Amino acid sequence: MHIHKYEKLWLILGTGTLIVFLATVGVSAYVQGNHPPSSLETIHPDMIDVTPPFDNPGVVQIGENEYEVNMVSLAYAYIPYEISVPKGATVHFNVVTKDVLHGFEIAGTSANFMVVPGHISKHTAVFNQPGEYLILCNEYCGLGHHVMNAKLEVTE
Ligand SMILES: [Cu+2]
Repeated sequence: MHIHKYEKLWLILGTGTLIVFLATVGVSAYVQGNHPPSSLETIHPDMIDVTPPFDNPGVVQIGENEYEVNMVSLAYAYIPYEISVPKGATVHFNVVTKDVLHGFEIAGTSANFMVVPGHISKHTAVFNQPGEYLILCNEYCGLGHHVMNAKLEVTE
């Protein structure tokens, strides 16, 4: 069978790119141990109210300059509505949803992830600018989606 030289070149290029891509993914996953950044831990949506730490959501200090924020989202709110952390602290967010898919975005920062039913979404952030930050849902979750928000205060 005759294959035109440009077609042959294109096939070599395509196959080569695919091999490089798969090798990169394989090395990243199996050699470097990289995994998706969140949703590795699961939780049944009906058990959130009785499962620590989500039975008592809020901010917990876990180290000298390290905090954990445990948050429950539901249509159309976040519990708790207001949280406060000090400037420069390492903040680990653990967010779950009791009903449908929600988003968790801290406006003006790189904190932006989905909150998937049955999973614990995790994100770590450091806030170096004091002030008030808006937390909002960026996944359409129903009629009240546009009012779903919370407040993060970063103190001096
Ligand atoms: Cu929403």
